[in-house]
Amino acid sequence: MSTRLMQSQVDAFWRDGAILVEDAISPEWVARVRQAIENDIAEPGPFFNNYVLPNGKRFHGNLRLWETDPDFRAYCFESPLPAMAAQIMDTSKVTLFYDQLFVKEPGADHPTRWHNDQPYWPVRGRQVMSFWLALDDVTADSGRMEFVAGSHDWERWFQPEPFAPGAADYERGENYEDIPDIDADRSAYDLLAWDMKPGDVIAFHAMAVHAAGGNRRADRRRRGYTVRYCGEDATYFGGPGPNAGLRNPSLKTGDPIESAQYPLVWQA
Ligand SMILES: O=C(O)CCC(=O)C(=O)O
Repeated sequence: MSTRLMQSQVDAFWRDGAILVEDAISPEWVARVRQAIENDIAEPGPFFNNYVLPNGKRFHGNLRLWETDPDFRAYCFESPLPAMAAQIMDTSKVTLFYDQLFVKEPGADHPTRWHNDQPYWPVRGRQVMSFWLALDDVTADSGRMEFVAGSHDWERWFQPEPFAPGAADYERGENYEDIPDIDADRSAYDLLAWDMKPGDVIAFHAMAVHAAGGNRRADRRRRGYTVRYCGEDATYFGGPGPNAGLRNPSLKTGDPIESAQYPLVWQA
């Protein structure tokens, strides 16, 4: 399976802020990640969030899984993703920022709100991106991801808000603004969304504004697993705003982010 993208795909990433890469991940990796997800559900790692929704359905969220699970670690380090990240970001070094799991069980109909990621993160720079892996068939009624094309170039830092009912608030970031109500005015935006099958990934920029639907299907889970990578221009940001659980106490503002918590995973 080729890990090289076509130049037209790389160009589309930088034009739109997000691209679908079909069949990016082999069935063997998909099976391994699926098993790792079941292991995490049975015995969650330390950053686990069990969002029980008002309708009683489960949205299992977790992050920094690679640090305690060898299969997630292998996927973050050894799958085709680090080389793909290097190609997209045109960087000689790729560091792993963190990984994150989003399992919307059948009927977990809570949407993931519109947001861009980088305001949640203690990292600054242009070479910051994610790969969202589908572990199930994903359709509009099962929690498909959606993007505002071109929003990664807006240079607008939207205030982080909690993703689930009852989750803790975020401190206000300097120069962060409230996100517009995109759903109230959908025709004003160029919106991108793709149905996906297991093994497809969406590659997207950390400033791209995105959301995901709830899983309204009774017959299908919606397991998504995201890995976030940085290129050589990324530096640490210790100021207010980002998620406290992603901070790295060993770094200070302006430091290159390569460190034990954000390890090097690829270099030219
Ligand atoms: O899977 C979801 O519901 C949201 C995923 C997301 O926002 C992300 O990976 O950045």
